[in-house]
Amino acid sequence: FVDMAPKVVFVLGGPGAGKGTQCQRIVQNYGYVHLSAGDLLRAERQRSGSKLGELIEGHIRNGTIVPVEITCSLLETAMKESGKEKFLIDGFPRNQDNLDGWRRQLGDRVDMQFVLFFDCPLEVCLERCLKRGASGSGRSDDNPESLKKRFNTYLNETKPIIDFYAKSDHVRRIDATKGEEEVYQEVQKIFDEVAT
Ligand code: UP5
Ligand code: MG
Repeated sequence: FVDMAPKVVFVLGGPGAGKGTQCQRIVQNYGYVHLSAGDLLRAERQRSGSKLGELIEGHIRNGTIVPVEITCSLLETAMKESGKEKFLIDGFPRNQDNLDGWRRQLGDRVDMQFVLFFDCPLEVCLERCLKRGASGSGRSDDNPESLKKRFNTYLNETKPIIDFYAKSDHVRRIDATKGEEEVYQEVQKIFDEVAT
């Protein structure tokens, strides 16, 4: 990155909490670029040869986390290719390995603004993901077996990362149980404040 350090917001929350849905709306109003780590990994799974593709698919199906070097490189490439300087990084960092790797590869070259946390009970997350799976999402992890594993990983590995950022007051929490529109109103309050 040649000029100023790019600005980054980490977007976290349980599987199906609504991260992607809300990020799409933020993009329309606040000039951020949305980078979903999961979407980048799914694209890489399709694009790359069998070895890497299989590794990624194995992690996605099992709800486990892909080694950070892979994810971080995809994020860095996407950031550079965008030519932009404000990013919503959705679904990352998900564990301590992700956090350490991010710090090593990019940490001191970006300005992490805050963590946007979509707080949603896992029963609600489950319902949303099963509904999405039933309506043909094509996602290999929208099934009860994978979801159970995704929830375990979220509770054991990702939630502690959110708690870590909360200690330094870097977390903006949103009640993600309400309807899409109501949730977005909360989101807007935060971004309006940041923008001024
Ligand atoms: N929906 C959304 N908002 C709603 C609302 N307010 N009310 C009612 N319904 C709502 O939404 C999910 C569904 O709910 C949709 O059908 C939506 O219409 C509806 P979405 O916006 O997609 O939620 P999101 O939080 O983005 O859910 P997603 O399933 O994408 O979350 P995950 O965090 O589980 O998935 P992700 O793609 O980030 O990761 C998948 C896997 O990739 C991981 O399990 C892991 O194996 C791997 N991965 C890594 O290894 N490393 C990474 O860094 C990232 C991912
Ligand atoms: Mg998503």
